[in-house]
Amino acid sequence: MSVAPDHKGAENLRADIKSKISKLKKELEKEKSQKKGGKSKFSIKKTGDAQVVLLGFTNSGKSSLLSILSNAKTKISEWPYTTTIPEIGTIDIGGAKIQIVELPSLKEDMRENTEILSLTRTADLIIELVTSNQEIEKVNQILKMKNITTPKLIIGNKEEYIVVTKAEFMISCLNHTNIDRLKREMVKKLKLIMVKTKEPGKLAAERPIVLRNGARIKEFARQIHKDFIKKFSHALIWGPSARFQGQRVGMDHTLMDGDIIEIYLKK
Ligand SMILES: Nc1nc2c(ncn2[C@@H]2O[C@H](COP(=O)(O)OP(=O)(O)OP(=O)(O)O)[C@@H](O)[C@H]2O)c(=O)[nH]1
Ligand SMILES: [Mg+2]
Repeated sequence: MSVAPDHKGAENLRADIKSKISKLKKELEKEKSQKKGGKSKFSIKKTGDAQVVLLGFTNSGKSSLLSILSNAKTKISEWPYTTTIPEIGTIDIGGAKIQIVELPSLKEDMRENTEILSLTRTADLIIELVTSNQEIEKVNQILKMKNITTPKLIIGNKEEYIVVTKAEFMISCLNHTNIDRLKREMVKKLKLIMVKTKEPGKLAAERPIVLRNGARIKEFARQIHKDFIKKFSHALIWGPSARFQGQRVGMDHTLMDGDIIEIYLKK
């Protein structure tokens, strides 16, 4: 709604969006009011722009990382296998809403790992949180054995006293070292780009629209509303993808992170 044009010609579009919002709100309330039972605690519905899972062996610091990154209140303890069901948090990185799921720690007995690993197939990114090279080897072996090819980031934790040479980089949940770097790497690995819309003569909208690398105006328009594609006339672009500021472009123009877009609809 925040990006729909507010001139007379777009009245139907706005009414349509309004009724959709109210329908979605009702569905959300219904979902909330329904008792959870029945469904496995290991099947978690994706929300937001991307889903990231934290995977590793016990005590690598997954709950600690989840609590630093998100609003989730999880139990952190030196005792092994504290987390027994997936714990969910959400984080906003530069306007992208990312769902983070801590999976219960991997077990030595492979039979116990099937349920733990189920989300790793459909997630957009796996963060392997480890405290040794040996753990990296073991996790990778397990993922290979299960044919799981989801993109991953291999991160070493407890930087203040451990060095994991084969990790991409080290963090510390104790000292909060490299947490911002981790957030940046997540966005990069997830291939997310953030663009903003504006109306003629106004400043760009506060909230960005989140897209994947390589997205064109077409995908952008589709994300906002199906009518945008049907009624699309042209767009003006400011930012990294514009050859010059305010360039006039069509549906197939490829967008880049940081672009600002003004959409014009057919009369
Ligand atoms: N020194 C140090 N300790 C840490 C760090 N991160 C976590 N810990 C500690 O490591 C222990 C395990 O942390 P958790 O976050 O519970 O680990 P987990 O991976 O969730 O483990 P389980 O869910 O129990 O399998 C706790 O005592 C934490 O306080 C860190 O960066 N440095
Ligand atoms: Mg835990």
